[in-house]
Amino acid sequence: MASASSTVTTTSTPQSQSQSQPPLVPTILSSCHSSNTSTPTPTPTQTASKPACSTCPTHLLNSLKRDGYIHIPSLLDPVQIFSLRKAATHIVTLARSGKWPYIRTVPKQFPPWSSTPPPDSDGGIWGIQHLLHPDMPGRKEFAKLYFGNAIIGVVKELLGLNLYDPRSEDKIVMELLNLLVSPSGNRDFELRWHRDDIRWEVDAEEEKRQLDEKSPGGRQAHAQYNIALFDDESLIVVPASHRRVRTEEERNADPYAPELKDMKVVKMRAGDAVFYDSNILHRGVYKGVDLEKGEVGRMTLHGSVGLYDHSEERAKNVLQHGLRDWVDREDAPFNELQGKCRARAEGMRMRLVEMGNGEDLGYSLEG
Ligand SMILES: O=C(O)CCC(=O)C(=O)O
Repeated sequence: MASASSTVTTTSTPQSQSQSQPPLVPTILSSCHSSNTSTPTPTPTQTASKPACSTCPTHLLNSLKRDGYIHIPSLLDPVQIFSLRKAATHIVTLARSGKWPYIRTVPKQFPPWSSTPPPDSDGGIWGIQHLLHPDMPGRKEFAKLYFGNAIIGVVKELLGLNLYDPRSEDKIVMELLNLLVSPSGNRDFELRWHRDDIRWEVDAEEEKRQLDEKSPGGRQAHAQYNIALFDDESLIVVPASHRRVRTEEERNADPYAPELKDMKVVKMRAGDAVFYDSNILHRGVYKGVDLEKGEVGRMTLHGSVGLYDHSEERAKNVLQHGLRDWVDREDAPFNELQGKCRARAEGMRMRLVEMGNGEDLGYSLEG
């Protein structure tokens, strides 16, 4: 697994870092990719020097608060990319041919989506839902990534948890892992500008209230990310728009405006990750592929991990994607994982089960 600590960069000028900054992802937790599960878990003193301040915001969290997104090159190593591509390619083939019902269909942007893929000539699908579903072929591969140290280490930093205390993991909860793919039939497709859980039509006062409420002090109760399995330039963001109301220009812009002031196309190479505040102004622009020519296009994992805080608002955002139907099924436990990785996965899953015990919570956005 690539060591994220040596490779993290931000796409804008990073803030100065103190020499005493703790390493990005301490190795005190067993990796889901380790085949030797009998290896004892080293204690913090064996593997990491004591941090200067274990509760201070890290440079990653500071960057996210400032810019609303962080680009992390090479979060995945080539071996992980290879196995994930294999699992992803298989499920994409199934989903395009109607053999996996949890899909995002062109041209619908928000859930709920039909379980039948539109014909390729109409663009087919742009996403595959529920990579952690018990019926998902390749679930083990996706789960190893989702619950592995590379992602969970970054998530803990961004959620402000103590990296050196394994018990801080009791505060994280499983959320979503999906795959975003290129539309087919050479049909391009675009998402409109949006924030994930603040409606576009709200006035400035309400927008400010919700922004403050949903990320107090610039910190959200979940961490959201994209991880590219192939080079990908589909995501476009307006940096630093996650904590302020829209400008007049943004508010009055065409929902599909190809240009917004200061917008940035996030250019990812295979294996890169981008973590972003889900209320940053963003959109997706997808180039259609020609399947008959063997074009692959985009395969980008799209996931989130939450802070277990019993928030009904967050439960709505997560469960609107249909997790409630399977997360507590008899075969849902992550028995294919081993040791501490399995314990972490099961703890995170069970916390979601508990969150999902509420009433029907409806959908955040429509269209
Ligand atoms: O395609 C992307 O990377 C962004 C997807 C997105 O904005 C969404 O699912 O709401």
